[in-house]
Amino acid sequence: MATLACWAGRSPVLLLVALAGACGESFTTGQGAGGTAATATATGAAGQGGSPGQGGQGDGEKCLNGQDDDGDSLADCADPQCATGYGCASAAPAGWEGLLRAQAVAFGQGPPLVCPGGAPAERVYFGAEQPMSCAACKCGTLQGVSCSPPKIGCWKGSGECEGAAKDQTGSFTSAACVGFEPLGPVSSSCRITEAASVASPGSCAPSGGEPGPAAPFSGQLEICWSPAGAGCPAGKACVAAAPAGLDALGVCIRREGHQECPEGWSTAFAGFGAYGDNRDCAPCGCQPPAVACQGGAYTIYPCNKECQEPLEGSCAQVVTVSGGDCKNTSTLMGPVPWSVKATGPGAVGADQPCAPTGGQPTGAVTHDAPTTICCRP
Ligand SMILES: [Ca+2]
Ligand SMILES: [Ca+2]
Repeated sequence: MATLACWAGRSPVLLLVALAGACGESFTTGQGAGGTAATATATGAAGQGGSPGQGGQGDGEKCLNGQDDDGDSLADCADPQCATGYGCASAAPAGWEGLLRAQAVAFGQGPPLVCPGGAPAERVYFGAEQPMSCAACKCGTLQGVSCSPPKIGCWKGSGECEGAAKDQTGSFTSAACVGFEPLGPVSSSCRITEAASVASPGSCAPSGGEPGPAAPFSGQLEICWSPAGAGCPAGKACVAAAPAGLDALGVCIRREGHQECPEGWSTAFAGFGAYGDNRDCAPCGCQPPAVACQGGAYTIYPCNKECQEPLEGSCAQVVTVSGGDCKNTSTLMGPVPWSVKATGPGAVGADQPCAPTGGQPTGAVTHDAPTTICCRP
């Protein structure tokens, strides 16, 4: 029958629990006793409005209380005293709550509407969610790459790197230049025993990944209760004229769940009284590039402890130990003081960028308290 002209989107910050009984007050200015607002329920269903005993014209007929108040046998809308400001509208069909006045606005628009009588309007959310977007993840420059030096072993008693070596890596790298006393009349040799390695692959500072605006619904209804009186033809109810802002949708009815609207109630909203929205963006990260450490050497200076090129003609040549070759150091280390300077390995690939990770949309909108609102002119 009636079509669902407005259809809600799919399914946790619970933003709204319906303001039960919010609209239980009369629109009009009569002197009748106020209705009692219902208590909010856990599901957020709206409370029934107050008994429609209000509305009236001075001390005579009260126009929404369902009875003749002034003894002229004319109740509510049938009484000429109610000719202004009241009218007959389609009554709520069986099984439906009403009547209601409602205003449809874009989601998140403004504070809750205040119903006539001063209570805040109930909200029902409808329409599809806006897709979540995340700002692109970016990475800063690579920082903190470091290499461990190649390991060097030296042999005392062998000029050909035979036998058991002593690892000198720590000793030789303990300062920019390390000086030593002569070993004496003994053969010696040194060789790189293990290539340089990556001590730290470095890291890049990530940025980005901020979530963009993404409304969980396209629209929301602001709903006020409208008491219904008597004095109208069958199927009709006496209601106060719609207040400003609540007149566009005519009169409305409501039912829990998503239902087909009764015939004639052709403006349909399949909405929700409450929802949760835990959508977010996955945190950004940075995958550092593949870095390799290459090279690294130890230069041995004879005749001084200061890593100086020897001046005396009797001194041996400086020897650089790198790669895997065994270097005989007998004439450098044996007869004279000597010194060692370590040259660090180089990091290859450290000029490459980090690869950003993350930034994907996560989470979902969840929907609670499904409610159908149907309106007609
Ligand atoms: Ca009355
Ligand atoms: Ca009357």
